[in-house]
Amino acid sequence: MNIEKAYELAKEQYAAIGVDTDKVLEKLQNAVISMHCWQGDDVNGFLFKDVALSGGIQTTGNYPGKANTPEELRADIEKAMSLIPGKQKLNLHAIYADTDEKVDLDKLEPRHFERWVEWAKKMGIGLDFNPTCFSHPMADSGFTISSSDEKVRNFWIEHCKQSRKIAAYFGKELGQVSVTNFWFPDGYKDIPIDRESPRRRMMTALDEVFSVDYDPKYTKDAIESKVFGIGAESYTVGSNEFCVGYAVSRGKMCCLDAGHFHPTEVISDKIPTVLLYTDELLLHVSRPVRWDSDHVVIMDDELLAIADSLVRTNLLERTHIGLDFFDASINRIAAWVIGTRNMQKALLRAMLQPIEALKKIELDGDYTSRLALIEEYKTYPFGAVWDYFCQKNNVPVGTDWLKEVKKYEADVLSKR
Ligand code: RNT
Ligand code: ZN
Repeated sequence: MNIEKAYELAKEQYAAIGVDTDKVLEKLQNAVISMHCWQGDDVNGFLFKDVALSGGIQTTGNYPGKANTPEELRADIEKAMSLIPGKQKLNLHAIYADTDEKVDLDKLEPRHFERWVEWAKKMGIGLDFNPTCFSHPMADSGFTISSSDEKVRNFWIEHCKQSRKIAAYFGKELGQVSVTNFWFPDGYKDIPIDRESPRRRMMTALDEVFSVDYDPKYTKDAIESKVFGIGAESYTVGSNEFCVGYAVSRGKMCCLDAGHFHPTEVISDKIPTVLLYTDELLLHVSRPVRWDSDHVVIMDDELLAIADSLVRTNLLERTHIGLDFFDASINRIAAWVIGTRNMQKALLRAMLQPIEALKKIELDGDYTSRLALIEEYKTYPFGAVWDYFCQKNNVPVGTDWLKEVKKYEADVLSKR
């Protein structure tokens, strides 16, 4: 197939509706997607052996070949990144520390992540970070930073403080901001008497965590809300109102996870709304299937709507796009490639719309044309532009990447 030829034809068709595909590809080239390390080993990490995943999140499946060491995980991520066009960074969780020392979460230091930084330098990518406030005996009560037990609370406050220190170190070493995302599973299985005190404790604890100033060039903080988790069905401390209120009043970012709201609520509508009140935003692009199941991101209506929200009102520059899914039932590298490429495809599709013209039609009240045009544009040759983008980036076009994943599975994963 002649990719250039198909691109030239597509370019003409888009030019006829006022869209410059070359400019669009430049824009797409600069859209950074933060890939989450935890897809590679089912959210296990390397710090502790044989701990069960807790906090109400779950991986299901036992597809062979998961990464067991930092070296294996890095090799897998390199493989995945070699099959994805555009720019990526890597999103690390604290439990992925790469160290020979025996160290607990509250004592983690930048030095425990030196090998990650060296690798990121070699790869020319940035790193994001997350304290891991789950899968740990200190989280067994179902509460972490909002616990009524001072010892427990302080342990998590320390862990969160150390996490910001590590992120600031990433930012400084790698010359690009490292976003630190705070998610706490805290909540009650059954109906609480007091809905205020845990939230007040979380608020005070976070204020303590953020009492240390870091240069926003190096690290910025986000807090992630959730509606419920398994084991915390009746009450979640870090609800949406809690997190939006906290972020707005403290100059922090919200993290909107696509799986953390009621089933008919969508983050595509929340993105432009939250950004009216905060400078920047973090996304956890995920796919909830009936619950916060964290399925691999596909090109479904909500993903397209998320991309539309980011592109149509110029919110890309103020948004950090992170992915958050973990599927252990399929090849884990394929999962990364599918999800990340889909996020990029959705952005590309959004960018290929004549946005200014459509906005004018809307303001003129011509809703007939708005609907008619948007529906027609859906069959415009966006695939030709995507293929050309992949080729330009020297990554496999179309389904070719799958062969490489299969080969890697036979050569490397099957031998683990
Ligand atoms: C859990 C949150 C959180 C985690 C990761 C591993 O529901 O979405 O972001 O998935 O931190
Ligand atoms: Zn998330």
